[in-house]
Amino acid sequence: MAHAEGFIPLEFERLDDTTMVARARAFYQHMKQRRSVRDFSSNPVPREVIEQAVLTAGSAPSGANMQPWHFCVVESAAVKKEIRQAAEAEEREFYARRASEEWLDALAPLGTDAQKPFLETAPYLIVIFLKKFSEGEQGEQRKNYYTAESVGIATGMLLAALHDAGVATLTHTPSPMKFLNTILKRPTSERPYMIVVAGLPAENTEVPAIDKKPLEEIAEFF
Ligand code: IYR
Repeated sequence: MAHAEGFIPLEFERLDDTTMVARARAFYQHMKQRRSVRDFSSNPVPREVIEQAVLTAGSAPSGANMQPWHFCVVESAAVKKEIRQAAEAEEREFYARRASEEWLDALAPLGTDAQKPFLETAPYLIVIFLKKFSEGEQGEQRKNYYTAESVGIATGMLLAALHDAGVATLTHTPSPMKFLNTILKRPTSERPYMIVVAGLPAENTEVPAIDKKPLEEIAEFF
């Protein structure tokens, strides 16, 4: 069969209804086990797991397929230490001054504070940068579109891929995060979006007893 220039046939697995429902149920049961972990073990995780998860993230849809993301995977103890020190300085400001009473009240059930030991303990920090511009063929700047949406989707896929591979994660956003451009030598056209802390949970870690809203509360069908 002839194809339009630049197009290829779609590879698509057509499932019967029973299989569809079974898969959707199984995926939900699996994904709802993901919890944000704040106590990491320093035990290693194979680097290939991280590489494959980043590839999954990079397969996300993006505005005009500009793929407006960059992933800095930090394994070096020295770089992790620098990031921890800079992040804790911002967090001390946040908890002592910047955060409103309302915000601190909302965080109280999580028991967080300015101490971020996990930034050094976990084997990987995956720092995601959002690129407002991409480099064109001749090195010229090309504007990217829907960057926040695109990077958000990619980050969600990264979290899902890591969870599926048995890696615990924490989404961490010290604010402001500009120090990450300096430490990781990224251009100012890139905005630090999130730190995904990845590794294995420390033994006997506990997580907040929180629950998720039921379907009726988060969705309606028209
Ligand atoms: N960045 C701070 C505060 C914080 C904010 C939210 I919203 C959270 O869900 C969790 C923490 C910190 O990491 O402690």
